[in-house]
Amino acid sequence: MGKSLAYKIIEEHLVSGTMKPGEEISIRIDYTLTQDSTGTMAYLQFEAMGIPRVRTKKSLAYIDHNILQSGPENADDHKYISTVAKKHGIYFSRPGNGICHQVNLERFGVPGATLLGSDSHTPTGGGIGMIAIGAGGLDVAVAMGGGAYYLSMPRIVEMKLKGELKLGVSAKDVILEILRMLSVKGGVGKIIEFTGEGVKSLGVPDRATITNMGTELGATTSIFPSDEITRDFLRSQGRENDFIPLSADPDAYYDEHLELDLSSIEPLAACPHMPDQVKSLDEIGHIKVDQVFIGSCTNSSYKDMMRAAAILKGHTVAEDVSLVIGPGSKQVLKMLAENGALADMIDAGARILECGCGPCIGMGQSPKTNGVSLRTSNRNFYARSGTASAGVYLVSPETAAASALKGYLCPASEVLSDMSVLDIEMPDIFYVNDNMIVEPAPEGNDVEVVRGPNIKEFPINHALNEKVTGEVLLKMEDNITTDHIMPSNAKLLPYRSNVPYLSDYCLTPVDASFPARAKELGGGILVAGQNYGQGSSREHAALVPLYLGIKAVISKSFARIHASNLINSGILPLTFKDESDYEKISQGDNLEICDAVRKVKGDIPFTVLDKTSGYEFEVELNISARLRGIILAGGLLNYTRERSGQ
Ligand code: MIC
Ligand code: SF4
Repeated sequence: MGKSLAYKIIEEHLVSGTMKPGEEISIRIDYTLTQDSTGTMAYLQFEAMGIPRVRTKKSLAYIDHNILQSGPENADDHKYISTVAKKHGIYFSRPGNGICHQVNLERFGVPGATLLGSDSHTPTGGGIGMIAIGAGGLDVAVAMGGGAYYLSMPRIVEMKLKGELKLGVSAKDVILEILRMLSVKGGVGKIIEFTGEGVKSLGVPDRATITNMGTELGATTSIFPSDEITRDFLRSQGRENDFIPLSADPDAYYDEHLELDLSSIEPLAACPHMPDQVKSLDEIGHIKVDQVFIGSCTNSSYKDMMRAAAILKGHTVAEDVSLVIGPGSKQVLKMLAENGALADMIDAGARILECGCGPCIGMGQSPKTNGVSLRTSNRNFYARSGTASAGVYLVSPETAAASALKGYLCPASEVLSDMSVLDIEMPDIFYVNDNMIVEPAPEGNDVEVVRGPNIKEFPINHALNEKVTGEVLLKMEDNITTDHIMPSNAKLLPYRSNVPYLSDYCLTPVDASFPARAKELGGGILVAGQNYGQGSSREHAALVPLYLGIKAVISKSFARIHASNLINSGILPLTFKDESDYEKISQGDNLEICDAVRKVKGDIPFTVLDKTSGYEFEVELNISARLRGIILAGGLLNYTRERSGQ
């Protein structure tokens, strides 16, 4: 039987392990990327590893998240990242150049290669046929040093696309439809591989919108073949030499098969506060809108912007709506400026933002109290916009632009008399000028790394104790996101290199008293439902709990990147063997794990005693022997040091 594309790329990069779903494998990483809000920590960790130059084909450091500079912290971090990059052989994308995933697709993505990024939306690269995976900063630091990336071999799922999208329906609606089918947990432990005739009707930026939001399914990554459309895209970027044709074998084996008819998809929206709360616009109705944001790494490509501009042209944004638009890259912005589309947007009343993440991560443009915000971004998690009472709906650029004009949620067909204006002709040649990419110094010895005063030490765990005890400081529901665990917004993102500062905000969207209680008791244990830690790759969601003394999290299940981050920090990620035991544990109970070392080694059953109720229950630690070693050592840095004899 033949092989899927994902299988072939992984096989070609395999360093260790057997490629059976669920088994631990490790793969060689060709490219890495970091962004600024996870990058400072990743580079501090890279420095701690003592490797002089990166050992990848190319590593890139982007500045795109922390570009709202309302104090010196962000600018200080930019300086740190630019100097550390120059010293260690990393290319530096200056602020203003654009969102990491958009720029990476345009300028650096290579079909068939592997990419590891310290951002959960790194799978955007799957739109150009890469195996692109999001990970915590420490894993990316190890990959920069030439180390393999370890993961559990995913199940490879075929998503066969047939038919073509109707005008007014776009890639965002496709991934929303898939989220409706599969939910935010539906992709866990899987790679979604797109095949079928329908693939041909989607351009590379459309494919990238879909793989970008594959992250919201919990998938390890998603991938499209590299075909003539990929070749055209690379040619238009002056990079045809990077093209190679890649696809699954005609008789490829897949662990699962799914099908989707593109022609059946209608305009959709994900309702507050989860990307899988998807309904058709008809079902939701004409709800009044206060704010519209068109941008983010999901929908800020040239085509997305041109479609929005085509709808806005000659009209005025509704009186009660604030429309903000953030083109994804300098390339996109310059092209819009030159062809007049930017003027159409400005004329309609749009507020133009610099190229970056912006409102997507609450960096400005928070909606009003109880406001309704339509966004083309990928996450509408509770409080992420910076306004906890606001309701964020995720929509396509077409729906966003049309609704901004009407003042209520509606599809493009309610505004346009001629839908063919959405049929955007793509330019043969895109504007290419990489002048905002700074090359590293040929030899870094003389480069001085500049550290701002906001860079504080990060916590490092100690080897696992024989006995692990602690109070259940918080008992949480299903689908707790990293935005709950370590909120990020304009006020907090500048402190990503200052864990003590962040600790006062840990888990506050769930319970404002948590940090004070954790500090008073010197730490404890967390209990949660399904899919704990979904969302971001931010390792701060593990480092800050570590700083607060959290020793273990017991949940019904974990999101992939967060589980790795917990292990890398030496925090036990335990799952209930019998989920009904979740009900038997109460917040405030005192838990005890005796003989922890033998339990982690797997020598004896992993039991936990609830000393308050006297109830004993079994948990599981479904991880490889290597990961058990990391927990025993008290995290990845200790483990690496132990093994290198430092
Ligand atoms: C996000 O979209 O949540 C972020 C901000 O890009 C994060 C990274 C971070 O927390 O810095 C992500 O997706 O990994
Ligand atoms: Fe930036 Fe938002 Fe994309 Fe995260 S999801 S990389 S914050 S644009």
